[in-house]
Amino acid sequence: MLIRRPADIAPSEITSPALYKRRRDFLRASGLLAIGGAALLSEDALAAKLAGVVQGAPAFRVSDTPTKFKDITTYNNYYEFGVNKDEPAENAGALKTRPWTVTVDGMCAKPRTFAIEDILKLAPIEERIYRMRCVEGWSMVIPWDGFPLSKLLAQVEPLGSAKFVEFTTALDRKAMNGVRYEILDWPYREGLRLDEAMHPLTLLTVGLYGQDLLNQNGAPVRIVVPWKYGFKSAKSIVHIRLTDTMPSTAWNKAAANEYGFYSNVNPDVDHPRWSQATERRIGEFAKRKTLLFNGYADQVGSLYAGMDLKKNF
Ligand SMILES: Nc1nc2c(c(=O)[nH]1)N[C@H]1C(S)=C(S)[C@@H](COP(=O)(O)O)O[C@H]1N2
Ligand SMILES: [Mo]
Repeated sequence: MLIRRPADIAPSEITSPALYKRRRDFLRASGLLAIGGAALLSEDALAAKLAGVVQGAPAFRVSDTPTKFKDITTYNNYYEFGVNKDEPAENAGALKTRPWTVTVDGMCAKPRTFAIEDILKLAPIEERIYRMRCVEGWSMVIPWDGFPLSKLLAQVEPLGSAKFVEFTTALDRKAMNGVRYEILDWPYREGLRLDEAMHPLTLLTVGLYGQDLLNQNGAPVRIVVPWKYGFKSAKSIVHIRLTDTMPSTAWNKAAANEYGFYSNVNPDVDHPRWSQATERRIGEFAKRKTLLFNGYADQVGSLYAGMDLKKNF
């Protein structure tokens, strides 16, 4: 199999200002740009609009039919707002997402606190379709709006000694009705190895279906790591820290034998309580075979060359 290394992906494939401009023009013309009201459009209207939206880098596209907007925004995991899939859509509206800042610090030359407005200005938002899967054995195809997290990290100039990135997400005890229960060690934390975080597939994500993220999907800014199980993709991020030590993560603390640091999608590595060989795509009935690295093996396989993926699950 041809392993496509990050270095082989031309920068022009990652961010094309022309594509960006066309897409923004399209969105503006269709009245889709950053208006919450678009959530009220019918699925058909959303699909029609999406069909006209320029998609991003060919290397990252999947041709699969996107999951319905309604499913993406009502079938969620966001435990701060309840443990049931329908609770985040009901409860997450209580979180105020403006003003919002993200502090990026730790082992870097230029630590800085970014206002969300400055993050939005950092890079053109591209339209790409990613598959996103969750450890529960289900998956969705989500047209995320995002750009490589590496663009934000480059701003703070990581030191050569930095090896990992830790993400800490919002903890608002008033707005988040779920944090009364110590199900997880709040605030929710996640982590990536620095090379994973710098990979162009790791997206800082601000929207989906051509509009701003709804709170249940992690507004105003979350990451998307499409080759890993869903819980690695931390929502509503407030702090990103560069470190030389593997960060401890909320799910790993809760059950270390079930949720490893890597959590790469891998049909050959079972969760201790269930097989991970198949998944049900939301909106479909028959199960699908789960693909190694969620189908992105050509792009990310080289990150794990020589590693025992059964040990490093
Ligand atoms: N802060 C926070 N981020 C989180 C979670 C959470 O409970 N809290 N759940 C994770 C899990 S388990 C999944 S499957 C994905 C779900 O993202 P989605 O609802 O946008 O599909 O978010 C991840 N990010
Ligand atoms: Mo998940």
